[in-house]
Amino acid sequence: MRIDVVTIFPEYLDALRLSLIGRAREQELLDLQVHDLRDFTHDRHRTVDDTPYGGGPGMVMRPEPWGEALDHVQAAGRTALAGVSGEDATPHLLVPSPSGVPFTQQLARELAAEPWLAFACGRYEGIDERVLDDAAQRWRVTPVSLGDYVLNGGEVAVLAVVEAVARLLPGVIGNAQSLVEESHEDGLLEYPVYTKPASWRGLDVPAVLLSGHHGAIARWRRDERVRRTARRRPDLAAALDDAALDDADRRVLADQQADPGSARFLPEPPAVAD
Ligand code: JF5
Repeated sequence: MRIDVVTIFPEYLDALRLSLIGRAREQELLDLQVHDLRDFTHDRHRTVDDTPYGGGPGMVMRPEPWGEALDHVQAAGRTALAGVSGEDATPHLLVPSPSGVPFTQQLARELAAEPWLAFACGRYEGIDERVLDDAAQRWRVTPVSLGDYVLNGGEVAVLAVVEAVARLLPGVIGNAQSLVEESHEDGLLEYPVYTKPASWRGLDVPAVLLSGHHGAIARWRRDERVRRTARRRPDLAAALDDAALDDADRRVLADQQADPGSARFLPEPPAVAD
């Protein structure tokens, strides 16, 4: 897979040289190229922002450097991908933004099947909307959100999206089974995990996990996944496909929903103003 990232802070992306993703790049499973937006300015101060038309706070990223940067991504990527994806290859442009579509494991899987992704990292109040409109005349363009909070720029979101996508590429993770048995692969959160020692600071590992009864362990883990999902993510619990639940799942889910009890790590819900 080819990935291009355009940013005014290329060093943010240095973290993608580490660990699993760094190794994937060395093995050429992933060709990740980072481009400095300021290299596509032409003024002495390498200016990338200007005041918003219509007024309001903050600054907006100017369209001209973005247009040139994305033209460069097109040309550089096409050369790199020559032969792999044909003469008319274009990237799928992803634009991190609090106003984007939710980034999910499902979207990560879809992106991992594509040959070429590009990321545009906005800063300030965002990128002039015409940059996205112009790119959309040639490329697929998708604004993506990591969640309902605001970051200072798209770079940290790109780190998360690239990691979520790259680890799904063939050969990047040694144990393919660890990709299947993961949160969000089947709509349930993961079960709690423990390692040695069996007792630590007065807290014991649940006895069933030491029992050697594989059937009982599997059932306990399944129950914990259902309970945890109901407690922490009522939105996911409500969306569970009934056909994917067995009778025991349905009982655990109903019990948990009837008696939320001690939701160990959940804060009190915020008071609702009237
Ligand atoms: C960004 C303008 C981009 O803040 C985010 C973000 C939040 N969830 N997902 C992404 O992106 C950075 C900030 C302001 C454009």
